Amino acid sequence: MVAAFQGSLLDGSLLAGAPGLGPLTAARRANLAGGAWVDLVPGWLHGADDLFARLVREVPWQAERRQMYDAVVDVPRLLCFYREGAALPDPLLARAREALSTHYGERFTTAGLCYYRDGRDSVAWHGDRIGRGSREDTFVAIVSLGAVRPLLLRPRGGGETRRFPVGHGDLLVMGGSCQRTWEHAVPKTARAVGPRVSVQFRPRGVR
Ligand SMILES: O=C(O)CCC(=O)C(=O)O
Repeated sequence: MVAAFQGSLLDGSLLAGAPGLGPLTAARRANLAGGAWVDLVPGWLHGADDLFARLVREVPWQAERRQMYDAVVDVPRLLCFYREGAALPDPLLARAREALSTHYGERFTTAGLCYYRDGRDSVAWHGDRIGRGSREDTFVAIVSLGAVRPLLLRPRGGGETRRFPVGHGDLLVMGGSCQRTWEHAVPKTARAVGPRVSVQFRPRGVR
C-alpha cells in the first residue's frame, strides 16, 4: 500500500503564512567520532507543502540504471542534478542555498534532487567521496520534504549506526570528515510511507 503525503496543517503553511526559512542559529549539532558532525534544524523550511507538490510535479525527474556486479539495475529513486550555474526549480531553494553559504562560510554551488516515491525507494550506504570529499572536510546540506525517512550514518570502518529521522522541511547538514570517515544511507522500508524529496546542496568539487 502506498501512503499519500499529507501536508501538515501545523508546519506553518496555514499558521505562519508564506513559505520561508528559519534561523540557522537554531541548528543542534551531533558530534560523531573522527571529526565528523551532523547539524539538524527541524522544520527549517516552513510552509513547504506547495513547494513539495511543485517539485514532484515539475522537476524533470530521471530514472537511472547502474551497473551492479554483472547486472544493470534500476536506481531505486528518481533524480535530477542542477549543476553550478543552473537555475534551481524554485526561488526558495535558491534562498536556502544562499543562507547555507553565508552560515557555513562555504559556497554551496550544486543541488542534487532525489525523489523517493515510496518505501521501496532508497539509497545504499555510501559517502560523497567523488572529488575533494575523499580527502578534505566538506559539507553536504540536505533539505528534506514530504514523508519522514531515516537518514542512517555509520562509521566507515564499522561501528554503531546512528539514526536521524528527517521530515517535512527539516535540514540536516553533514560536515567535518563525515564523507570520508562515515557512510550514510536511506534504507528501504516495508512500512507504508508517502513520497519524499531530498534536496542536497554541495560545494564545488564535492559529489
Ligand atoms: O535522500 C537523502 O537525503 C540522501 C541522498 C544521498 O545521500 C545522495 O543522493 O547521495
